Amino acid sequence: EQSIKWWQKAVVYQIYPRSFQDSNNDGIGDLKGIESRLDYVKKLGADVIWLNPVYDSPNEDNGYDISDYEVINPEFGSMEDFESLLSEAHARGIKIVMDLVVNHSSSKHKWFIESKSSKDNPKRDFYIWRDPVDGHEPNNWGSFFSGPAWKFDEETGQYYMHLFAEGQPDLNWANPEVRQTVFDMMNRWVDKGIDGFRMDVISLLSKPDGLPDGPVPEDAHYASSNDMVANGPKIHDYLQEMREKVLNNADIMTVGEASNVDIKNAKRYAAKDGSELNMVFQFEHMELDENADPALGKWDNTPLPLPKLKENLTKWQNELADIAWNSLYWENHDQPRSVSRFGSDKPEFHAVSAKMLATLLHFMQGTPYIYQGQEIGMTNAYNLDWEDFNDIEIKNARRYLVERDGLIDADTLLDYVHYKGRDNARTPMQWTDGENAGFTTGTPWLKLNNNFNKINVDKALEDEDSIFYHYQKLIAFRHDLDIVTTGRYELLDPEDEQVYAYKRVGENEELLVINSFAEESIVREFDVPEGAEILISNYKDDAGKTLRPYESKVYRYA
Ligand code: TEU
Ligand code: CA
Repeated sequence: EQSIKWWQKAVVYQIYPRSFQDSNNDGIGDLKGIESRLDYVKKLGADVIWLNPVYDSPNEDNGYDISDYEVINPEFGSMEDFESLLSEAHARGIKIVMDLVVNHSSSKHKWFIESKSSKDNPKRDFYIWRDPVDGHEPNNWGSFFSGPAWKFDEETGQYYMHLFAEGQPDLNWANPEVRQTVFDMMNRWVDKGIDGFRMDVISLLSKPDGLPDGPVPEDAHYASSNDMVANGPKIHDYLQEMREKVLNNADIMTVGEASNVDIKNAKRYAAKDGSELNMVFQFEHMELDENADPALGKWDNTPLPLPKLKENLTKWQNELADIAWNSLYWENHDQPRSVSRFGSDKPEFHAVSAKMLATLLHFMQGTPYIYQGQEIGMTNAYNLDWEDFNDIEIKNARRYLVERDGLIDADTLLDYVHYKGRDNARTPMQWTDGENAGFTTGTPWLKLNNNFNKINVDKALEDEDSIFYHYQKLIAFRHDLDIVTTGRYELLDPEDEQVYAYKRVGENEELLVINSFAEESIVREFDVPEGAEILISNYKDDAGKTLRPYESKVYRYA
């Protein structure tokens, strides 16, 4: 008998504080707002809340540019508000996992202000400074947000590295003082009683020796810093050191956001022996609908090829089984809405396809993450236009790919943004069909999706067939049925272009999980033993071999 860890049975609910609930009507979601909605999260049944960054920040990248790791952003409230939220969550049996953003800080952090002040400042080596090479950047790496990964500082005559925005200088993890300073800060949060860390771009901490140039794709200006940096030479040493100095101090949960992680490295990051982290977010299934044109990166609207999705998720299921642990997600604050991307947001298919995606994910092996609003089927925000966007990734794409490089025109990019842009996920939570969907009575910081009169929490809670209650059931199954945690995963019919079916095989029973991605009825034959019960479905009855549009059903049998 393998022993099951609490975070293996847990379901995580991700909250993007800026967009969840505003309590003082300044248009910005806040901690008091989250506290007022804890009973909602409890009702859903989630065990853990992952909070996107709530620390002090100039918000160049919405809190992922931290100017003080131990102060709450005043827009969100105070440290007292945080402590109150934590204890109210704990009183309900809900844990709180904090975002840890330590690949970079904000350029407004006092460490960087000191570092930048002169070449011999004791904090100079906290960041990555290099001399110009032939009057240019030290190497040819590009930023994740378009443009170069280096910014020149006139006063000291050197460049600093920023893999993300200019306001997000990379910390120098090769410096042991940086590591110790970060570990001390983490320990103070652990002492406060938080329940874990979601570690931002953790796979990027260790930069390759000599920071060499990389290959530049045709038509592009820069090499992919993701390819050059991810899973660097010292990354496992750093994480093992973090394990010893911080993570072993409490029973906390850790998930590394691991951009560009491959199976080989994931097996180490998320190894069962607990030497590094509990699990990682891998990105491969988020990149299957990506452009063939590397110069455009993620910007595209190619539909998802289902057999590729199956192949990919199956690889992660099977290769990590017994060795490491998966996290399972369709959405987060960096991704568009899954019902729009992988299902259908047409009114006739909206609810069935959202439920199908939910079932498909929740019966796999791993820890599921639900992003706020996913549980009511919030969709992409087609009503946002250029003047409405806030996201630096979207704005920089226009600045560089359209305006500077002329690689595409603005209208085409807008189509891609409506399909893939991060602001699709960041529009305010839709609670009611009233003013600003019940998010605020002030002016919301980001425009609402204009479908909140149809898609909102009030409506979901009134309808016993809603997507919300479907998620509630799925979460309960994860708590009640060990086979969902421990059963062996087995893919069926890998080549089927319309159906994603798999089994979970336990010692005494099996689950057969059938999910149709077709918008019409299709016929498929499965080997369903006599006496099998239907555990959950998104239709009221069982039509046997006929699978209706986006039908999803789970059989359980001995
Ligand atoms: O995201 C890292 C990351 O890989 C993203 O930049 C991703 O490539 C992009 O969002 C896909 O559109 C993390 C955070 O989740 C993100 O919000 C931050 O902007 C980023 O790190 C920098 O901290
Ligand atoms: Ca507020």
